[in-house]
Amino acid sequence: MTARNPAVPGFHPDPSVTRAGDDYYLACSSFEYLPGIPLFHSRDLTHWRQIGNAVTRPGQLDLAGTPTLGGAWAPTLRHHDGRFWLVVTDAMGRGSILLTADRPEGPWSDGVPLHGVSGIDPDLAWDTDGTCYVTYSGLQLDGADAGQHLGILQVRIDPHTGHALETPRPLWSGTGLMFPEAPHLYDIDGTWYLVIAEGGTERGHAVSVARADRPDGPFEGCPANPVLSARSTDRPVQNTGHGDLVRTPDGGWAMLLLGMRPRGLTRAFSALGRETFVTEVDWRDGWPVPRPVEQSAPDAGSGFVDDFDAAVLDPRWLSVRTLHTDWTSLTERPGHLVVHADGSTLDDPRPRFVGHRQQHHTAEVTAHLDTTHGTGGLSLRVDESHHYDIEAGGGFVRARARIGGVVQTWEQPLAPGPVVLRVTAEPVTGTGFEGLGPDTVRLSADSGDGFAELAALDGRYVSAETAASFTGRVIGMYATEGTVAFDRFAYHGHDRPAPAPQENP
Ligand code: 6LW
Repeated sequence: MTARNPAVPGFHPDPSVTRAGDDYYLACSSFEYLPGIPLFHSRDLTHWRQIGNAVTRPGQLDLAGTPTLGGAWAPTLRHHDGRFWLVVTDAMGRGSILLTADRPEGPWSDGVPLHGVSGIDPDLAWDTDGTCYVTYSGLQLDGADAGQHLGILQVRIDPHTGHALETPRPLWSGTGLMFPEAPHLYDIDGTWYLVIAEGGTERGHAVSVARADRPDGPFEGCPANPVLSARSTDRPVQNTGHGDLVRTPDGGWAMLLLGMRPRGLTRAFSALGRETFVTEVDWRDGWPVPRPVEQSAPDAGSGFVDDFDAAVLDPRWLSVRTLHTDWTSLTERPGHLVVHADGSTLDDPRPRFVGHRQQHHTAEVTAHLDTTHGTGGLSLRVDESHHYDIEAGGGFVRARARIGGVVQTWEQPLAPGPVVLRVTAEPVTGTGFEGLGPDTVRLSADSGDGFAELAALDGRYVSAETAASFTGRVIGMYATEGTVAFDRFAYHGHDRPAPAPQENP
């Protein structure tokens, strides 16, 4: 395998992988975004194409009032008995639920709640006699014990009803690092392996492993634990952990896991959030040893253009806590995405926003829109408290930055009608203190005379660490008043090194 890393760039954390014949499928967390739980297909573990989302209907997740960071956490995707199975925690919503589908692209079921599984990061495994085990992290999200961590737990369930068949039992919970989580349990040629994450999903993140003769233990930890971590190293890919193993048809092994690519002089800011990486796994003395995660040659340039000529939106498009199909139309004005506003702005929990993940360190997004009947624009969003926007309407073009409670706007007069808005992210060049942040975000508008820049902003305030978010940047179209028709959205990005600063002649 020649790893192409990131395997799935941009905000795609907590990957879980399964194989059906020669096909691999992957699912990731999606938090408060809908449609939820993106699903990918690959034949080689490194080139992944999105084939759908597991959550496409109201009621599968309870996101309407979910706090930022809540929602779909850490799915486990399995192919078993001719079907696809997905367990996930709807954090601060429905709790842990189990969905099934005949085909990986869906449709997926409404999901049965896993009664008796109080925690996060559920895994699903079957014994040879058909017994179904849910192994999970006992972090309590609500009730009197909220915040308490009960370690790794396991319970046998009836996967058809979701009912627990016994009282959960504590299992091996790592080497003592914080937040034992993301357990995955595998029967590998008669030995049961328990792979977990520990150390927290930040820079201390690590993968540890234990083995047992039975699925319920007792488990013996690997003497070399943690078997993978980038902590305290200068590796470009940090935070590596939350891994899921998969066997290749020729008997090799790989791990899909999350990682971050922090930037800036102190390597403190990750603009893109947690991404999905892949690494090969060797075996030593009966233990899996994942190789350190390498970043592959930088993506020289790729992109996505939508002219809104299709009958439905591509599965990659995301909205916040609501389904965009409820308030957008592709038929009202053919060849346009018409967004109906309801007065919400990007500061609100349910903005009328349809976005695309930023997947490269250098990125340019342009949107062609008509604001004759409303106000709308483009936003680079991490959450409702961290976003940079450029919008037109009401006789103005306006750039707006919101960082926590601080808001600043810049505006110029602009006649209503067609306009092109642009958001760019450019890595900071230079090795001195001017290079502390990861990038500069520029907001520009062109109403016919070329682009004019309204604001150039420090990208560190819209990075995962500043927002303390589990997500990443999503750049998208929005409307705040009336209706706004988008004719075209173009994303282009690359990861080539930034050119050295020019010397003054
Ligand atoms: C995920 C858990 C985690 O469920 O973050 O910090 C949660 N660790 O493994 C959301 O990604």
